[in-house]
Amino acid sequence: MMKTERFERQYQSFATKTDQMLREKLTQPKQHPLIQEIMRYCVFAGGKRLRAVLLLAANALYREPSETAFHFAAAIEMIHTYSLIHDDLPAMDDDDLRRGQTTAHKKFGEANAILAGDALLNLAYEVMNESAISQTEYVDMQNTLYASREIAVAAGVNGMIAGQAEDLINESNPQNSERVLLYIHQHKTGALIHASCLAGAYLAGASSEDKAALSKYAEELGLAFQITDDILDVTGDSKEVGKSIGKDDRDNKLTFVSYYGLERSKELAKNAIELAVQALSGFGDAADLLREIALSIPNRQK
Ligand code: GRG
Repeated sequence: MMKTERFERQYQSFATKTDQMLREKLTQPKQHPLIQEIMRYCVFAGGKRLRAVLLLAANALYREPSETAFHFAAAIEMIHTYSLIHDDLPAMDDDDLRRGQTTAHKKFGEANAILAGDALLNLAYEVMNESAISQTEYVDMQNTLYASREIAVAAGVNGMIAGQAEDLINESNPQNSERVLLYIHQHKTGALIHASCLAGAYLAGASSEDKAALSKYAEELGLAFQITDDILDVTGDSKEVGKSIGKDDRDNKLTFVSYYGLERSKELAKNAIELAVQALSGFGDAADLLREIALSIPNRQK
């Protein structure tokens, strides 16, 4: 089998299994029917499941991903989807289109969209805690808690929320600098991508050395991913990308493209991908999926 074919199969298999777990967690009969409908509407709208697959691929460096890893994969996608619902609100990025469909607040009203986002965030921690409780070995429970803490920090006031706040503060600010650009990216997008890889490693009981290598991989991957996202906002097709295009420019957003221009941004993304791949050199063939994920980033269409 060709390497790319094997990669696509493996990626798809992890994404499908994550979807199965998400379906199970989002069909609980006691959940409020309207909020459940909105959560399902947003979660099953066709996301790439990148964060889930990264978590599972990092976990798979050591073993077949465990049931706990699939719980965590579903949880991280819930947190990611919550962040998109809230990001699209009128008070934040004010968007009508997400994952190729009408945004939650446009379809269900603002208050319900906020509640569905809050519900997804809380459900994520419920799912992670449940899987920690079900561990029989003390060391596994401890690793599960480390993994969940990693995600909490990345999603919280030191991570994604800090990035989002800084992004909003610096909108239309002519004094923008490279330092601000990197801060926003590393917190808003980078932190959760980083936590996905680290949580997968924690769940497998990875060594500090391995975690440091994965941390470097995730930083460079997150950077390449964000630069490509900014490029797609200029060169992408709205139908394919599934969200509004050209919005960063209209909103005077500080992006890699607005700061460095298109060509330099492409070079920076390429460089980050090389560094991400280099960071995996100690893992051998086991890291093929992580490697191929990095290499596939410039081909992203959505
Ligand atoms: C509201 C606390 C809070 C945070 C929002 C993630 C975020 C912070 C805002 C989204 C804005 C944005 C478009 C960031 C660029 C990178 C990014 C996160 C893109 C969306 O992720 P994908 O491409 O989406 O992985 P899918 O739909 O495939 O899951």
